[in-house]
This record gives sequence, structure tokens and C-alpha cells, in this order.
Amino acid sequence: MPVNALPHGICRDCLTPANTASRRCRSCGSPRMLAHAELDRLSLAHVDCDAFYASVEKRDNPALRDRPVIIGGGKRGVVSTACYIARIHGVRSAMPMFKALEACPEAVVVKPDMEKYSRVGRQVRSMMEALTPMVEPLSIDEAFLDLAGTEKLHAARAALVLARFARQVEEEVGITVSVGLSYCKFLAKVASDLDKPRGFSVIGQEEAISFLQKQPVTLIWGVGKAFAATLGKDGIRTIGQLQTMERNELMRRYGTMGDRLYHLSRGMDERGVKPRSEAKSVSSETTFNTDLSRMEDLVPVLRALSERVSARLKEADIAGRTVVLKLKTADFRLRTRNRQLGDPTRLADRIFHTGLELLKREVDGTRFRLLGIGVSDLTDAGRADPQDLVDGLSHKRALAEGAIDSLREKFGKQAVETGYTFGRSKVARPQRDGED
Ligand code: DCP
Ligand code: MG
Repeated sequence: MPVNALPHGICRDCLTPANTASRRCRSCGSPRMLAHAELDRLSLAHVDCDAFYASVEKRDNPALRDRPVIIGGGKRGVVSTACYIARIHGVRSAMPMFKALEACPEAVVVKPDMEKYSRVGRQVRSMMEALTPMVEPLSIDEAFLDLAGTEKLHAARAALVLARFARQVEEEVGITVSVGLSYCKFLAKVASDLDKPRGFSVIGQEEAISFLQKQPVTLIWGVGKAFAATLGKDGIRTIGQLQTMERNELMRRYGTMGDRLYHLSRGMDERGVKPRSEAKSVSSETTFNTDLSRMEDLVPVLRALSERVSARLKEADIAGRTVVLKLKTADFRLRTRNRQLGDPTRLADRIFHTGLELLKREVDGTRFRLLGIGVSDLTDAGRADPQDLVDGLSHKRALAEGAIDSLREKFGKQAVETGYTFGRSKVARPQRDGED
């Protein structure tokens, strides 16, 4: 059924309910109508600011409004983001600046002002939190919101609350957002991207399967380039193909990832919105059976713990900027050492090598009963481990780590051991593990 023939609608400009199939709002004449048969029932949303850094700069300098604007440069020489005018010319995030300027020579380049963007990001977030405590930020400019159960409070259904919110952000903050509304996280996030900028897309239960059928496998969370290539080798390119495969078959081929493919391809996603105010750090530690003092005994433990921390960061799609090493001596004295990185990381290799540097200074014959490693200063993973910043060698390591991750995804955790954990000595085997 075409969207504009459906009954439950709202005008996104004047917020008047529209129960007709009209293309334009009867009240204000706006063509920005939102209509969907399930509009009354859906309450899980993903909100993402449009061309975030660029929009903030345009807001603060109206002379830039109609110009192609690129945020980036600085020491890394890559594009952080480009406004939608610059995107028409092919400019994209993470593109080297020289390429971006080849594509769009008339672009105005603005250096990023992170402090300002964080401030604006926090302002938008607090406006979300005024709607519901169920806000799960994913990064500086995006979050999931679960508005279930807030209809009474707002005297309005979720769709209207969100349309009002989008308008309020424009008026009070001076930037635009795109909203995706659905019944689950996966499709809410997909929806917010469908109609950017200033978008509002709805994916209901009814059309989920048919919508997904035509989409490429890369739409699925966790299917990156490497994994898509693996699927491609098996002849699987669309989500529709996954929809025809049995769960057992997918799990046999791709392990736990297969399970995810099975469920998400069918629009089944049970993950709830988790407000993430609590997590300040991600760490993993272990108490040894026997106290350890030698580098060769401690290093494999550090490696294994770094991998565990990294796995959890990757799982949660976050990264940390400060690496923290924790040691407890045989006489229960606690030592914590930390080092701040230039950019947040979620790579086991960077966590491990930073931890190793810190560990080297502590190993002087002292006997230790506990070793822990973690990261704090958590951020979203988007800005983690920029490829051009890491030196050539560690860039290779990062690529290798990506390859290891996809092998593990395919064959299970035990499939790949690195030189450091391989043959880890019995004495270092943890007696008790802890995480927080
Ligand atoms: N960012 C960055 N480097 C990247 C990706 C993003 O520095 N490789 C920064 C700049 C973006 C902000 O994070 O403005 C938000 O990221 P998004 O992926 O949401 O991108 P935008 O908000 O810029 O654009 P869109 O309208 O596609 O959401
Ligand atoms: Mg954005």
C-alpha cells in the first residue's frame, strides 16, 4: 500500500494529525507528511544528527550555509565530515583531504572544534533525556530512544513526540536530525539513514521482511567488508538470500555470526535500549594461582586480557582513550598506571602494546598476584584507531587484527591464537577472572 494512502499520519512541520491520504498538510500546506499504518504502535527510535560537525559550523557562520563545507584537515589530513552539498560532489567521511578537494575544489575547509561539537552533542542528548530516561547514546550525534510507555506523559504517541523533538532541535539548537522509527534497534538504525537529511522513516513489522529482502548483507550490524567478502564467496549478497537459509546451516558456516544473520535477516532483534550512563571503563583482570614476577609469565596474560577487553569494546561498539594497567603485589599493594592515547582505541594490539610499555616499568622482581588491563575515557567507536595516524607497522597489525576477528567470527574464539597467548604457561593460567 502506498504510504500516502495510509491512515495514521502527522505533518512534520506543524505537527497536525493527518488522517487522510493527502500529500500535503491540510493545515499548513507542507509536503512533509509522515504516514504509516503502524505509526501508533512503534516506539523504538534511532536519532542521528545530519552532517553533524558541518551543521554546527554552518549554524555558527551563516556565510557557509549554501557552500560546500568540509570539516577536517589538521594533523591527520582526512575528512571528518562533509555537508550534504559537498557530498553531492562525492566527498565522504574518512577521505584524504587532497582527494576531497580534488572532488570539490570550491569547498570551504573548517578545522574541527571538538569541544564545541561535544557541547552541542550534550545539548541534543539532554533534550532526548527530557523525553525518556531510555536513551542509549551510540556516539556524539546519535542515540536510540525507547518511548514505550511515555504516551501518557507526553499525551502523544511516539511518532509525534519524535517529530516534535526534531523540530525543537532545529529551533533551539540550529541543526537538523534524522529519525528512524521501528519496533527494534536494528531497523530503527537502518530507518534513520533512509531519508537523510531531515528525514523521518518508519519500518513497521509488516514490511520488515520484504524491505530487508532487497538489501545488501552489509546492512546487517557486524557485517563489514571482510565478512561481506566471505559471504560473497559463498554466493550470498542479499539479505533475502539469508532469509531462505536455515538457522543451523548459518550457524554451522559462520558460528555465532550465523545466528545473528539468521535473526536480523528476518527482522528479529530482541536487544533493548540500554541507557549507558554507568560504563566509565572496560577492563579485565585476573588473579594468578601463583604469584608472578617475570615478564615472560606476565606478558601472555596481558595479551589475553587485552583481547578480552578489545572483544567487549568491539561488541559494544565503543572505544577508550586511556589505557589503564592494574597490578596487585603479593603483599596486596595496588598499582595503577595509565597512558592516554592520541585517539581512542578498541584494538587488542594497541591496548596490549600500551599496557606492555607500562608493565615493563613495573617488572623489577616484585611478585604480583593480580594483573588487569582496561581502557577508560570511553567514546563511540567511530573515531577509534584512525588508519592514517597509526604508524605503518601498527596499521598492518590493525589490518591483521581485523582479519583475525573475522576468522574468529567464522570459526570461533579458539581458532586463532597469537604468538603471545599461544602455549600460555600453566602457571599464568588465571585462578579467578574479573571484569567491569
Ligand atoms: N566523524 C569523524 N570521522 C568519521 C566519521 C564521523 O570524525 N570517519 C564525525 C564527524 C561527524 C560525526 O562524527 O559529523 C557524526 O558521524 P556520522 O557518521 O553521524 O556522520 P554525520 O553526522 O557527519 O553525517 P550523517 O548525516 O550521514 O549522519
Ligand atoms: Mg550523523
